[in-house]
Amino acid sequence: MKIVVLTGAGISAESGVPTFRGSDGLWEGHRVEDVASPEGFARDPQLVHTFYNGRRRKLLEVEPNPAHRALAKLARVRGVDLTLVTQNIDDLHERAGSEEVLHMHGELLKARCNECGVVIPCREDLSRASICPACKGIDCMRPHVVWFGEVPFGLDEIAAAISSSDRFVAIGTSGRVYPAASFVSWARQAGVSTLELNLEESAASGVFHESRRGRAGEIVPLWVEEVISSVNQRS
Ligand code: BV8
Repeated sequence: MKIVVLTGAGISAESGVPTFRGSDGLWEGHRVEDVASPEGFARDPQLVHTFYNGRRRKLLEVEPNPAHRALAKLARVRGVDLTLVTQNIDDLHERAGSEEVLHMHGELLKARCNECGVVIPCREDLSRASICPACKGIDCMRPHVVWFGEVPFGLDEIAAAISSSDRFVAIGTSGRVYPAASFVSWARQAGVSTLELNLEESAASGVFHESRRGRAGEIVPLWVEEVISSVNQRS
């Protein structure tokens, strides 16, 4: 059974990682365009570095939750071919044991040089004083994340995986950011069955064949056990 799973901030919420859209639409007190766009970075690079440095430090203090662990278990089930795509820039899927994670919006624990393009691991604060270890450039390092207006990673691979899958499942995403929010439509056009697991109704709930409500830490393990039972019955 080929399954494509797309996760969003909601799967990491119970780990203590804040989601993006609180009621005020601000992102930890900042306007999205000021901290998650190339224009915002050009305008005030230190504000953006401070924003990501704070999220990076917080990430190093939290742990994966049962939802991350359930998806890692699912990938190891005989008869299941899982493609795990995440909008999240945290490493909680990896720390839960997922080996192949497609970070379509990049990774908080990586940095990229604007001069030479090198991508390096990054667990420390970045600033304008950061020096590129490859080209020795200064004031050229940025978080290796996809900002608004930038092209997400892996879109061709994601489209191919969805069109050849049996199931598309979205977990913990509000369905408000594109092109990720279009994936369910791509799946439906390809005749793929679609399921949403989310705490509340999302902007895309109406597009899914089935939509279940609940906290990811509870409903994702239950769904994974369902898949395991159905795969075992077939074998
Ligand atoms: C692009 C990385 C061109 C950085 C992120 C007008 C109309 C339509 C589209 C656009 C438009 N104007 C501009 C656009 C395009 C734009 C866009 O979609 N804008 C939106 C705001 C309208 N998109 C882009 O710019 C993208 N690039 O389009 O390039 C292109 C494209 C293709 C081909 C060629 C060219 C780039 C977007 C990427 C931006 N970077 N993140 C960082 O993280 O700092 S976006 C970021 O926000 C996330 O990655 C994620 O994608 C998004 C947040 O969404 P969610 O993950 O869903 O989180 P959210 O908080 O919203 O929702 C959480 C959900 O979980 C909720 O539903 C909640 O109920 C649920 N939940 C909460 N707790 C739990 C739970 N569920 C279960 N259990 C719980 N415990």
